[in-house]
Amino acid sequence: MIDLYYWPTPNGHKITMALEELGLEYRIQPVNIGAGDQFKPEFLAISPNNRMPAIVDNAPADGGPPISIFESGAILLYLAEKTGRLMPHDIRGRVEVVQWLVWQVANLGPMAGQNGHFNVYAPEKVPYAITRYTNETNRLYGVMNKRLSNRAFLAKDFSIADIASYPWIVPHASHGQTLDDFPHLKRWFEVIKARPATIRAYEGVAPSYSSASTMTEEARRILFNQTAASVR
Ligand SMILES: N[C@@H](CCC(=O)N[C@@H](CS)C(=O)NCC(=O)O)C(=O)O
Repeated sequence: MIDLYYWPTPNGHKITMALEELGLEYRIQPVNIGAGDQFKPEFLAISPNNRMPAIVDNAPADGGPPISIFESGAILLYLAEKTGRLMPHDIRGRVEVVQWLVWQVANLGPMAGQNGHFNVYAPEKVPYAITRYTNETNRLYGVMNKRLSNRAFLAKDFSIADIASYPWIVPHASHGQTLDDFPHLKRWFEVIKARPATIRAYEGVAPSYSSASTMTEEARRILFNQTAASVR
């Protein structure tokens, strides 16, 4: 059994998508990030960066004590390795997947995240920041679109690289993007959206947690005023 520390955000959806794809048994430990659960000492012990998702695998392959993992990319790699799925076994295939996975966590996630912050959540409209992150998101969509122009998925077959990127394309409208400008990305998006595991992650799991995720004043204070003192 895997414990998944989760809230229904793009990074959270990556892991429910993967667990559903892999058919692994898991139970959700909600981390209400708008209420500050990410700063609880027991969560920080698992995820020192005070971000979800994180997992604890209570039955690791080596038969030893539970393994805890933070960072969505590390979790996806761990799950692929545990099951031998969603990741090719040959060195060239693995490199393809790893580089697109790292591309997502180092580029698409952070840039689209800042895009969402300045387009949707920031209390003041900062034109420079909005333009900067909307353009950067647009560029990254272009990179994906080009990559997908001559292949079905980011690597050869559907993999954890696709799972990592999909949830960050879902909010395309609020990030100031239109998928009609990116036909190959749009085709890929529709294919992944229709996968049964994606539907279970978004329509089965997420709604039980979404209602409390409304951005209240208290949630803004918790989420957008963090300093080193927050994790002391
Ligand atoms: N690089 C991290 C990012 C995780 C992340 O930013 N999670 C957000 C929600 S999408 C979070 O937990 N935020 C809580 C906070 O800002 O305190 C990953 O890929 O797992």
